[in-house]
Amino acid sequence: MGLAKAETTEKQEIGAYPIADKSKKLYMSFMYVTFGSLLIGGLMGLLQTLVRSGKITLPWGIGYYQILTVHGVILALVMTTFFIIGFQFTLMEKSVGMSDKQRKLGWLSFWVMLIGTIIAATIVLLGKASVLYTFYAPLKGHPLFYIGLALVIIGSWIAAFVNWHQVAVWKKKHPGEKTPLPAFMVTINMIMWFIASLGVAVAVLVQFIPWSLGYASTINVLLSRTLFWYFGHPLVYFWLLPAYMTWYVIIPKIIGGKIFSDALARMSFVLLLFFSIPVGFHHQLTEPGIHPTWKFIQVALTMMVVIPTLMTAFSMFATFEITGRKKGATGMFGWLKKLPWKDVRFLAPFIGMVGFIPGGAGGIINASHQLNTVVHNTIWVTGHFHLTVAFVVILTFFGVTYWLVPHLTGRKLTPQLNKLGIIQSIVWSTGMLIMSTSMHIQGLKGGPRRSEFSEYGGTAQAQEWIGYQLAQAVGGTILFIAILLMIYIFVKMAFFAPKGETAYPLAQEEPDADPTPAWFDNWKMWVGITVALILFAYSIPVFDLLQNSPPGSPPFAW
Ligand code: HAS
Ligand code: CU
Repeated sequence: MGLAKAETTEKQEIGAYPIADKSKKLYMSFMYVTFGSLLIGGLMGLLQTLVRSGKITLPWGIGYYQILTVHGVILALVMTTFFIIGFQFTLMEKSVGMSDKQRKLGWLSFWVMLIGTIIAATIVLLGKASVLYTFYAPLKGHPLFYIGLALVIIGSWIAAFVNWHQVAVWKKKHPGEKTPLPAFMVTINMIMWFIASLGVAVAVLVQFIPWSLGYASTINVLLSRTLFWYFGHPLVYFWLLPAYMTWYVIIPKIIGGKIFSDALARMSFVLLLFFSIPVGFHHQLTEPGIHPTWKFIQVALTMMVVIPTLMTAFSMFATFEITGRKKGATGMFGWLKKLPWKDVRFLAPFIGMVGFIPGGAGGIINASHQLNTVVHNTIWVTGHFHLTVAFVVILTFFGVTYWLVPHLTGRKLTPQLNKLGIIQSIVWSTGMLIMSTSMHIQGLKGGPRRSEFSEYGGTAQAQEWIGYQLAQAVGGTILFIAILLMIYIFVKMAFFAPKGETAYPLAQEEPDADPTPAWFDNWKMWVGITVALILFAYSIPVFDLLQNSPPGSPPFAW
C-alpha cells in the first residue's frame, strides 16, 4: 500500500484540479439525458395518478402497465444512473484529475448506456415489455428489453473502471497520501454498484435472455427474484450515496463552513458498503422458499445501516451548528438562523435531509418482518420510495444541478433563477408530501400497489381508497408542474443564463480535526469484508433454492 510508514495522513486540498473544457461537454451530455428522462418519466407518473383516480382512461390502447414500466425504468434506472455517473465524474476530475484516455472511455460509457437506454425504452414504449422496473419473472418482456438494460449496466461498469483508474493514477503520483475524500466516496459507490450489479447481470444473461428468446422453456422464479433483490437494495443506496456525498463535501462549503470530520465521512461510507448488499431478503420477506433464519439474518444486517445514517445526521447537525456559531450564533438553536435559507443550493438538499426522517422511519417499518406483512405489496411501499428516492435524493440532485450546470456551461445562476428554484423546491415538496402521505395511509388501509383503478365490485374497503387516490392525483399534478419548472430552469442554465464563472463548491477539512487514519485506503480490506458478508448472507440460502426450487415457470406476457 505504500502507506505503512505513515500512521496518519495529513490534510490536503480538496478539489485541486479544474474541470477541463473538453470534459464539460461529456458531463453535460449526462445531464441532458437526466432531464430528458425526468420529463418523460414525470409525464408517465402524472398519467398514472390520473388513471388511478378513476377520472380518466388512457387513449389509443395504451396500457396502464406500459406507462408504469416507462415511469419506473426511465426514472428509477435511467435518470438516476445518468445523473449519478455524470456528477461522480465531476467529483473525480475535481479531486484527482482526468486524462484524455480516461475521458475517451468516459464517452464510451455514455454511449453504451445511451444506446442501451434507447433500445430498452423503445421496446417498453411499444408495449413489448410491460414488466415494470423490477421485471419479475414469470412476466416476460421482449429480449431486446433485457439486452438494452444489460448495455446500460455494462456502460456503467466502464465508468466504474475509469473512476478506479483515475484513483490509481493519482495514487501513483502521490504515494503515501490518502485518496481525496470525494474520490474515496465515488470509489466506494462504484465498488458497491459493481458487486451488486453482477447479480442482476447474471439474472439477465443466464436466465432472462435465453428464456425470452425461447431457448429455455422455463425460468426459476425464486432465483431470479433473489438475484434481482441482491441488486435491488444496493441500487437504492447507489442513489443515496451521491446525495450523501453532496451533504458531506458540498453543503458545508455552501453554508460557509468546513467538513466536520473526514474520517467519520469515510467510516460511514465503508459501513454503507458493508451493509448495503447482504440484505436483499428484506424485499422477499413474504416469499416462500427462503428459510426464516436467513430472512432474520438479513433483517439484522439491514438494521445495521441505521448506524452510518445516524452518523451522517450527526455530522450534518455538527457542521450546521459549528458554522452558525462561528458566524456569531448564540443559544441552543441560534445557528439555525445563520443557515442560507434563501440559497436554493442549500435549501433543496436541506428539505431532502429532513424528508429522510419519515422516509427512513418507514424503511425501518418495512424491514421489520412482522410489520412488513402489513405493508408488503400495498401502496405504502410506493409512498416509502417516493419519499426516499423522489424526495430525499432527487431534491438533493436538484440542489446540485443549480451550481453544476452553470459551472459546466460557463453561466450564472441569476437571482431570478435562484428564486424560481426555491419555488420549485417548495412546489415539489408540497406535491410529494400530499402524494406520499396519502399513499402511506391508503397502504395501511390495504390499498394495493402496482394496480390500475378498480372499484373491486364496490366493496366498502375499496371505496375507502378512492379519496386517497384522488389526493394522489392532486399531488401528482402539483409534481408535474414542479417538473416543468425544473426543466425550464435547466434549459435556462444550460443555454440562456448570462455568461460568467460559477464555482464548484467543494468544502475543505476543519484544520484542527484529528488526522484521518491511513488504513482507510486499504481497499482490499473493505472489499474482502464486503464479499465475506455477502457469502455469509447468501451462500446457503441460494444453494438451498437451487436444490429445492419447484419446477421453473413458463413465460407469461400481457
Ligand atoms: Fe427502502 C422498499 C427498507 C431506505 C428505496 N425502498 C423500497 C423500494 C425502494 C426503496 C425503491 O425492509 C421499493 C422496491 C420495490 O419496488 O419493491 N429502506 C429500507 C430501510 C432503509 C431504506 C431499512 N429505501 C431507502 C432509501 C431508498 C429506498 C434511502 C432510496 C433512496 N425499503 C425497505 C424495505 C422495503 C423497501 C424492507 C421492501 C418493502 C416491501 O415489502 O416490498 C434505511 O436505509 C433507512 C435508514 C434511515 C433511518 C432514518 C433515520 C434518519 C434520520 C435522519 C437522517 C437525516 C440525515 C440528514 C442523514 C433509520 C434520523 C440530517 C439532517 C437533517 C437536517 C435532518
Ligand atoms: Cu431494500
